Amino acid sequence: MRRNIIEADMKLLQPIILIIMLNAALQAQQRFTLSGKIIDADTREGIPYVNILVEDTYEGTASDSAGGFILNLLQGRHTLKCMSMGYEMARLTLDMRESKTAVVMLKPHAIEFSEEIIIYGQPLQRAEETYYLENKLNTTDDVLEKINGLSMIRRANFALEPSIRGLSAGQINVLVDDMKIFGACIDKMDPVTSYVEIDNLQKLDLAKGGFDMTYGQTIGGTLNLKTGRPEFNKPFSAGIESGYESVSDLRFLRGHSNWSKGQWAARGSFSVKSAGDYYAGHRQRWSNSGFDKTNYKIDVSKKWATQTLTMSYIGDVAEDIGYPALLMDTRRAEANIAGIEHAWNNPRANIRSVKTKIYYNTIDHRMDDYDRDVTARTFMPNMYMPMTGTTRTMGVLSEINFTGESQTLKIIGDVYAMKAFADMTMESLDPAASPMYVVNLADVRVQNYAIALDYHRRLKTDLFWRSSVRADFSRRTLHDRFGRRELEGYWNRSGLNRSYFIASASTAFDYQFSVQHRLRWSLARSIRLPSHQENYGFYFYNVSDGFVYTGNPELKPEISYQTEVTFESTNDRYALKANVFYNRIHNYIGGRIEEAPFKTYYNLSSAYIVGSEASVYWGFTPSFGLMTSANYKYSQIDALDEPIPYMPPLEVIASARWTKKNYWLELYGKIAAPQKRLAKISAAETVTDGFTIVNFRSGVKVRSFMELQCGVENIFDTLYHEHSSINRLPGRGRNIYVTLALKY
Ligand SMILES: [Cu+2]
Repeated sequence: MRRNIIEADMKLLQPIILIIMLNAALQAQQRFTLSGKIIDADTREGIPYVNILVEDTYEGTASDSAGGFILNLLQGRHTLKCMSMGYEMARLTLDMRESKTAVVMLKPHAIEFSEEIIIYGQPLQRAEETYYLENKLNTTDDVLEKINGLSMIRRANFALEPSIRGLSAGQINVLVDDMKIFGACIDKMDPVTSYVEIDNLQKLDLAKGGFDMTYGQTIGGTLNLKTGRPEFNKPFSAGIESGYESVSDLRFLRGHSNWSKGQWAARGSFSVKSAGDYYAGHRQRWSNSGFDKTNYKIDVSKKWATQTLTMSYIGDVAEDIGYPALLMDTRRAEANIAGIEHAWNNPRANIRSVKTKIYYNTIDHRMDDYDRDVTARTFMPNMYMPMTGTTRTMGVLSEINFTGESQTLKIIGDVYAMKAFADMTMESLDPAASPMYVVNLADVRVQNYAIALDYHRRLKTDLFWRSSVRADFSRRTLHDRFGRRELEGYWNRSGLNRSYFIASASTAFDYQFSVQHRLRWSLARSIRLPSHQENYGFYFYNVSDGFVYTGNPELKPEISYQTEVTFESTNDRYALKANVFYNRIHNYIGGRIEEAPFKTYYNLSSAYIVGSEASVYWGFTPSFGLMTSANYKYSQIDALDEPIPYMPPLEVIASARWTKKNYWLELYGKIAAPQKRLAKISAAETVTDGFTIVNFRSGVKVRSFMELQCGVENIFDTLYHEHSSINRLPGRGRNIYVTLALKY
C-alpha cells in the first residue's frame, strides 16, 4: 500500500523533474545577477571594501562605499567568501537559478584590549559583562562596582572612585566620550565618573592593564564612559523617571528626550537628586553624609551622506556633599564639559573613518570643614581650612582608520593642555590669629602631545595579531608665583619646570582554535607619567595615613612590564572567560617620610601585581540566566615590603535572573574574603573582615508606557566595609528602593 503511494508520487514528479532539467540544459551558460549588501551585524550599517570571492570560479569583487556589491554568476551553486579586516570571515552558499538579492551580515572581530560593556541600545555581544547592565541600575556607581576587575574607593555615599585591578588615580585613565577631564579636588572627592548619570551612560569601554594606549599611556587601564547620542530615526521620544531610596532618603527625578527631523537630531536629558544621611548596616547612621546633585546634557547632531557632526554639553552641579571619611565636605562642585565631534565614514577607498574631536571642560570645586567640630580633631585642631580647586582642559583628538584586505591601521593624534590651581586658607578659631594662606597647586600647566599607532593584522584565517605604540611629550610649568615660591623651598628653582618624553608598546596574538574557543596572549611595556599632583602638590593631606604630602618635580615615570593570557569560550548558551595577568612596575611612585607628618612623593624601587579573573554566564533558558564571577590579586611594593594600598581581596559574585515578558527578577550575592595583607605604611590599613551582601531587584511592566522597579539591597542589613573604603567607611545598609518610569 505504502509502495503504491510512493510510486504514484514519482509518476507525478517525473514530468516536473524533466521540465526542470530541460530548462537547466537550455540555460546552462546563463548568468544571473546577485545584488548584495554587506552589513555590520551590530550596527547594521554597510561595510565598504569587503573582499568577496567566489570560491569555485575565483571570480570576485569588493563592496562599494555603502557595502553594496554586484556579481554576475553562472547558473548553479556557488560559495562566496566575504572577508574584511575587523570582521569574522563569512561563507555563504547560493543556488543561482535566477537573479537574487542577498544581505550578508559580518560579525565584528578584533583583538579587543577593551571590553565593551553595553548599557543599552545595542545587541548583547558579551553576555558576561552585559548581564548586570540590562536591568536599569540606579547609579553609574552601581554599574561600575559590579564589573569584574573594577573596585570602588569609597569616601562618602557619593561619587565612588574607580580602581582597575587595584590601581587608581594617575595609574589609570578615566575618560568621558574619549575626553580627558581632571578632577579639581586635591582630596579626590570628584572622580570623573560622577559626571555621567546612568541615564546618559550608553556603554563603558574598559581596558584592563596597559595594553590599549589609544587614549593615553597607562599602566593600570582605561575606563571610557560613552554617553548616549541623538538618534536620527526617532522623530520624538521621551522618558521620565522618579524614584526613592530608603537608605539615604534619596529622591530623584530624571528624564530624557530625543527629537529628529531629516538630517538633524537632538537629545536632551536632566537628573535631579537629593539625599539625606545614609545608614550603614545595623541601622548605623552616618550624620553629615547627604548631597544635592543636578545634571543636564544636550547633544545636537547633523548628518550628511557619510559625515556626522555632533555637539555635546554636560553640566553638573553638586552641593553640600558630606564626606564622613574625610575632614572636609564639598560645598559646591561644578563641571562644564563640552565637545564637538566630526565623524567621516569611508571618505575614500581604504579609509574606513576619520574622526576628530575638539573639547573643553572646566571643573570648579569648593570644600570646607565649617560643618565639623574642629576643636575635637587631632590634625590641625581649632582652625577651619576652606579649600578651592579648579582645572581647565582643552584638547583635540584625531583618529584615522585605514583598512586593507587583511589589516587595519589606526593613527591617533592626541593633544591636550590643562591647568590646575588649588588653594587653602587656614582660619584660626582664635580671633587674634590672622589667617594663613597656602597654594596647593600653583597653577600647574601641562601641555601634552601624543601620537599613537594601532596595527591589526590577520595572519591566518584564525590567527590575529595586534600591535600598538604610543609616544607622548609632556611639558609642565608653574604659573602662580606664590605657589612656586613654596615649592622652591624644597626643590631647586630650575628643576620646577619639567618635560617628559615617554613611549610605550604592546603586542597581542589572538588564536581562535575553534568556533567557540579563543586564546589571547598580550604583552606590553607601558609607561605612565606622574600626575600633576605627584609632581607639584603642596600640603595635600592624606586622611588614610595621616600624612601631609608634597609633590616631587623630579619624579621619573612609572614603567610597567605586563603580560596576560585570556581564554574565552562561548556558545549560544554560555560564555566563559578567564585570564591570568602579571604586572611589574618599576619606579613605583609612593610617599616617603621626611619628618612626621610630612611625606614626599618618590620613586620607590618596584612593585608588582599578579592576579586572575574569571566569569561564567549560563543562559539555561531564554528567560533564566545565571552569572558567576571571581577575581583575586596579590600585590607587593618591594621597597615597603607591603601590598599596594586598597587592593581588593578575593571576591566572588553570583547572580540569577528571570526575565519574562512583563517582569524580571534578579537575586544577587557578593562574597568578599577578608583582606589580611595590609598596606600599613602607605595607607595605615587594618584587617578588613570578609562579608556577604545579598540584593534582590525586580521590574514590572505595568503598561506599555509604564515600568515599576523595586528591590531590596543588602537584605540582611550587613554592617561591612570594602577594603578600598577610606577610613573603613561602611557600605550602605538595607535599602528599599522604588522607581517609576514612564516613556513615550
Ligand atoms: Cu574636595
